[in-house]
Parts: sequence; structure tokens; C-alpha cells
Amino acid sequence: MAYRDLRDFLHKLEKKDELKRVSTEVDPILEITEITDRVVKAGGPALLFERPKGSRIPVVTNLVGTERRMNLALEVESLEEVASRVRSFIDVQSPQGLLEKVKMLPKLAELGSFFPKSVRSGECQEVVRTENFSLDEFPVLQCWPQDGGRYITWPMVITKNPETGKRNVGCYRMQVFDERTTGMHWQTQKHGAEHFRSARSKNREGRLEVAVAMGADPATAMAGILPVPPDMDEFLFSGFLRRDPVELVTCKTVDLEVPANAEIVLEGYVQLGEMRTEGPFGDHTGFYSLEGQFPVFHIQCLTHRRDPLYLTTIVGPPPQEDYFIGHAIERVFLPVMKMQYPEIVDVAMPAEGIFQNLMIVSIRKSYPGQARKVMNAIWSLGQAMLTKVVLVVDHDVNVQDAREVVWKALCAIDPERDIQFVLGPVDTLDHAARRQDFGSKMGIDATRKWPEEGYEGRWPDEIKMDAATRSRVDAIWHQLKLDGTKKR
Ligand SMILES: Cc1cc2nc3c(=O)[nH]c(=O)nc-3n(C[C@H](O)[C@H](O)[C@H](O)COP(=O)(O)O)c2cc1C
Ligand SMILES: [Mn+2]
Repeated sequence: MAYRDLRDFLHKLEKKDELKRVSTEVDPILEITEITDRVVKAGGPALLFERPKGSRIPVVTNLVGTERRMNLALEVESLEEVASRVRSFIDVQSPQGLLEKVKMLPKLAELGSFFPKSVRSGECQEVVRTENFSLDEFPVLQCWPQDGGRYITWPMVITKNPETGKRNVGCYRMQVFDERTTGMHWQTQKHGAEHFRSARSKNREGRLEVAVAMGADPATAMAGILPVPPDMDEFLFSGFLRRDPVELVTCKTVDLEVPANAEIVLEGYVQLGEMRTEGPFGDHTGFYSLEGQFPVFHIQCLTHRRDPLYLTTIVGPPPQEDYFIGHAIERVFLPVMKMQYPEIVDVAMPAEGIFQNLMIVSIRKSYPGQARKVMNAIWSLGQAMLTKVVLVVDHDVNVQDAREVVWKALCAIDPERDIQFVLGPVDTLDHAARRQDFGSKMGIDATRKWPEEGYEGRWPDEIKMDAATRSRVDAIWHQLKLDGTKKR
């Protein structure tokens, strides 16, 4: 059964001893970050701060900051279960005969059952306020010392494509400017920014309606982070993940819908001609992202539960909670990548590569130059376009094992021959890039080189002991009494 809402999931975590309540008063300014950072890095529990200084609203952090809790969030034993569900939907897409068509029907019906559902009322509107409200009531964190202020870090920012009317949900941080105004940090290539530019090109004086929902059952709360194609509803994908549709209610003052089970909703608009300095912010790169010009969100209505919880997350020096979210996304979307590029065997984005800096891909190479073809594919695949370094290895390298990758990849390259640079869009947060949003990317072809690729030598075999010797030694191993041998 899907979690009803955030508190339902917290109850589950508490039962599993995966939630710690903090009853000591702590400050949302820096202190909650310092505590959460230590707990995340120790693989510790989700945290419920019951007495954040200056607010009556409890704060939840580190909700899914371990793989164990991510599995609980998605109600699976392992992420492979979700991946195999994704695969099962991909497999039915082109039926060969009547029998296959008939077999497909239940799958399609199942898919249909994940579409978001409109409902009349929801807990997120138990309290509706159009006046006398202020963001100051909420325990919004200032995470790091040089941050420009307090930031909402885990919102579901909901907009509609002005051309198609299709919904987008994005998780974009929001700097609190004052009681009813925030920044809107949708980065240049993100769908929210696309909606903004599209609306602005029609009317610079106009507005783009925006709703921001915070706190929901975990699969819904993660909607804004999912890198789904433009105009595909993230809430549909959340419905698939939770195996139950996301229920939506219509906002009170804007023509948008928000999850009925949310804790807090901000309704308002972005004024299309308005930009304001946003930042700095201690970011998931482990460095501060500096000030930049971003749109401004004006809040005209606040709705919330009678007793709302404030869900937030900390980014900073890796690993943080976002690594576990990104890792789940990597596993769940791998079947989709493999569908488009069947030579891909596995993909890894190690925590220290902060997603956009490093993707390691193993491929089963069957024609010359294929590693470079895969790099180019990745640089044109949704948000993976921003990947600064793509490292391609052969199918027999375990990309999940960083030591094996470093060893084998470095042995496999002639740097001048095997490294390729391209220019293109890069992550807004890349502080090393020559310009914001534009710079170079590097592909490393660390596959075995073929004669067809101009390699004239003989590629050596990897060293492996033969099976007969191994089993002879296995048989006498006990006798040798070497197990307890201490290293000197
Ligand atoms: C905790 C967290 C904070 C994020 N903050 C931002 C942000 O401030 N700006 C941004 O563009 N993306 C941010 N992202 C990444 C986006 O949520 C992600 O790229 C998402 O897929 C964008 O949705 P879209 O493709 O619909 O634009 C953040 C992700 C996480 C996990
Ligand atoms: Mn999107």
C-alpha cells in the first residue's frame, strides 16, 4: 500500500527504527545542517526536529539518506525491483502478434492506473490564507555560513508549459527574500526555465503562474527531481513508483494542481520581466554557487495542513541525501538508457562525481568507434547532456567498483588518442567553466582498442589464475594455515 503522506512514511520509519526525534531546541540557521551532515555521513536515521528555534513547525531532514531508507520509500527490497518493473513496461511496447497484444492489455491498464487523479479536497488546503501570512513562520534553513540567506531546498515547483498546457514539476531551490517573495533558481536548461522563457517571449510584462508544494509521501516528494522528458508529467512517474496515482487538488488562486497530501503549498507567480540577485548557496558540488540573476516568485496565497511538517534536505560536500536520490534515479532509468542504447551494460555516477561531473559507462563494443558514439549519445540525452566527463569502459569492467575502474581505465588509454573534447551546454553550477552554462566536456574512451580503430599492437589479456591451480590450492589451503597471517 502506497504511503498516504509524509507522516505515514515517518510512522513507518519510526517502526523500523529509522527515525530519530530531536526534542532539543536547535537553530535552523546552520545548526540543523551541521547535525544532519554528521548523521548522513554516518549512514544514520531520518531526523525530525521537533523544536526548531523560532518556529512552531517541525523540520524533517535526511528522509531517504541511505539506500535502506530509499528502498523503504519505494517499498521494495532493492532498487533492482523498480528497474525490472520499468523494463517490463518497456518490453511490452511493440507487440509482435495478436497474442502479445492481448498479453499487453493488463500492462496498459496498469500504466493507465498511475495517471494523477483529481480530487475535490485535500489536507494541503485544511488552512487557506490569503492575508496575514509570512514565510518567516516556517523554519526554513540557512544551511552554510556563506549562504545568502535561508533557502527552501526541497520544493515541488509546478508550472504549465505556456505552449502545450502540460505540467512540469521541478525541484529548484528558493531563496527567501522576504515574507512573501523568494528566488526561483531553475537553471537554464531545466523545464521550469523553459516555461519561463516561453511565456516571456510572448509578453515581457506578463506573469507565469507557479505553485510550490512541500512535503508529501516520498515518491511524490521526489517528483520534482526525476529527469523525465519535457512535457511528461513527473506526477505520472511518481504514481508509477508508488503504484498508486498521485491525488491532486486545484489551487485556490492559480490554475494549477498540487498533491492533495502535501504539507504546505505556496501559490503565486513569477513576474516575467523581473530578475534579482540570488545566492550564494553552499551547493551539492561541495562549493558555494555564487550570486547570479534569477527570476522572483511572489506568493499570493499560502495553504497548509493544520499541523504542517517542513520537509527539507541539505546539499553540500558529498555524500549527502541527494546522492541516494540520484543513485535511485540512476538505477531506475538505466533500463530506459539501455532501450535507446542497447550496447550499454551499466552506468555509475559515484558520489564524488556529483552527478554532472562524471558518468562511467560500460558497453559491449561491437563496432569501431562505438565508445565515442556512446559519449555523444549521453551528451544529447536529457540532463545527461551536462555530464562533464564521460568515461567509457568495456563490458567486463565493473563500473560500480571505483578501484577497478581507475585501474583498468588508466591502463587502457593512450591519452592523446583516447580523449575527446566537445563544447556545449554545461551545468549552471560548474564554477570552472569558461562561461556560465557553456563550456567543454571530455570523453575518455577506455575500451580495448581494435585494429579497426588504428591500434597496431596486440591487446594483452588480463591476468587470471587458471581454475585447476585455484582448486588445487583451495584443497590444501586449510593445511597451510595462512588465514591468520598478519600483514607486517
Ligand atoms: C536537493 C536538490 C536541489 C536541487 N536544486 C536545484 C536548483 O536549485 N536548480 C535546478 O535547476 N535544479 C535543481 N535540482 C535538480 C533538479 O531538481 C533536477 O534537475 C530536475 O530533474 C529538474 O526537473 P525538470 O527537468 O523538470 O526541470 C536539485 C535537485 C535536488 C535533489
Ligand atoms: Mn520536467
